[in-house]
Amino acid sequence: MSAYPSDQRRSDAGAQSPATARHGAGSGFVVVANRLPVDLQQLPDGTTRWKRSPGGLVTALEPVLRNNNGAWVGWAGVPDVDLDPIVEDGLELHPVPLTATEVSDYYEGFSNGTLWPLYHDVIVRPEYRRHWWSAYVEVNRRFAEYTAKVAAEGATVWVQDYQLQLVPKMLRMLRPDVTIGFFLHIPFPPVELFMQMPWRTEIIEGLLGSDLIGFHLPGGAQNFLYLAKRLAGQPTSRGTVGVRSKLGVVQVGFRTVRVGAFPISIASAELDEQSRRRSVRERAAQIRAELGNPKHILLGVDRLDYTKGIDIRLAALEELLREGRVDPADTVMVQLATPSRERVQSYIQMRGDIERQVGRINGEFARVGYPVVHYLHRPIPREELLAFFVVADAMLVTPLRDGMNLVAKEYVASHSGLNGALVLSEFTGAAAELRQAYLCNPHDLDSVEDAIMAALTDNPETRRRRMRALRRQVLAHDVDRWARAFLDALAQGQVAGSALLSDADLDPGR
Ligand code: GDG
Repeated sequence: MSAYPSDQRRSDAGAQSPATARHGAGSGFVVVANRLPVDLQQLPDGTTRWKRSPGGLVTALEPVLRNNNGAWVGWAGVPDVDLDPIVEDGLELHPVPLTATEVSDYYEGFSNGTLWPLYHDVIVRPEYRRHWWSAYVEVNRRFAEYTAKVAAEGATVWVQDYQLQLVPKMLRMLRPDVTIGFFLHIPFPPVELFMQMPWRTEIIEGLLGSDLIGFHLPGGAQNFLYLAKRLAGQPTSRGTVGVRSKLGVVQVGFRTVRVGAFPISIASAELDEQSRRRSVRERAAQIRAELGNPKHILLGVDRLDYTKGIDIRLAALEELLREGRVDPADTVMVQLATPSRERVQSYIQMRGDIERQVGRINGEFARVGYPVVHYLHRPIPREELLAFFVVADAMLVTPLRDGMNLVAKEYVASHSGLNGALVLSEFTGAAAELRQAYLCNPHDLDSVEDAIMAALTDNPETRRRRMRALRRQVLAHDVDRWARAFLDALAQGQVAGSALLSDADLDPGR
């Protein structure tokens, strides 16, 4: 983690022209994401500093960024400040300014009050508000304009995620010379749900500005292909564009847009190595002792989000305790819940519900000094998180819907001793790869309870065999491989190998 002094902050409040951000001939490779890989932090004394927020994406893309005079375009996380580009370790970071109203309408509103619930099977009802949409269009245009100024002639641009689905088309209009990839980190919904969206055609057309569109799973790609054919070919006020889609390819007039599945992963080898470190092992042993040396430690690690099914695993635990299948004297659950989207109403409501559940379980089953559920609502340092992974006898990953779920893979990567068990919802992208997990249906409480019981009580050899198989998958398919697969497909103008959708994937009868 590195911090940058506040003197790198632009002090005047004048409008930042994207033109001033252009360095020399521009960058050959540009990542565009809602957030930069650094956050601007405002300190209590009024000064600011940059703090790295290292994620899998930046780690995976760092070599590509460096080798190609790379740049990253994104928001710095604080509204109403205009910042100059900064250079961090040779990587250019271009902050896109957002006003407080835009954060509320584009980010909390359209991105997280409309798109997020719609794309996660409407677990919460999406709200369709015109002024949220207007802000989304406006902010997407700004991202496209900044990117257009930053990218070198013929550059490759990789746009990330649901907040920026209009950028590919907008950027193509500004810069027809660049190659554009887009990757969606969350599920892409089935047609019946997507058709609710008042601006459905605009979103499909926005994405079709790309040369390659990547999803985690073939199912998402299939949904997109179907919708592209159905929506983008329709007559619009600007005339009709001929759209045909088959076998991972959409033909838009004379342009070819490729569509494929690229399941994301983690820096598996790095995590494997870190989790073997003595400091992590010692901290893990210390955590077990602090928890009262229980026989079973169950762990949940999530952003506090209604898609993650935290309430479901708590309900399963509560019932197991009530039925006497789990003994509160020898079992502890730790739920690490990172604060997330705290101003969005549905998140406020869900937090209250979960905290009441935790209180009820402890009220009924805890002894003084020995809670059954330990609930932490704050971000946990990476090294500490790793110690929790290592100490957990079973990891509970029970989302109602999740694009991939990296936590499941991180848990597997940190169990070189083969001594853990992964309970995994069938509704995560990860379940497509991690078939040897204790899979469950989060809509069926019996299924979740049975998976938890099997994970805790299966004989050690079965648990080891399952963990060995999971580790083989996770260690062989890391985030580098994901990034390479996507960028190779983008460069070659084709979707290769495992990313290709088969006829079966596209058969609507399946
Ligand atoms: C989206 C999609 C897809 C969590 N709490 C702490 C912490 N974390 C880290 C985890 C993991 C990451 O955050 C969360 O990633 P997930 O994949 O589990 O979930 P989303 O945030 O919803 O991510 C998801 C992903 O994009 C990538 O495409 O898999 O489906 O929803 O790395 O370890 N890290 C630290 N402290 C915490 O308290 N340090």
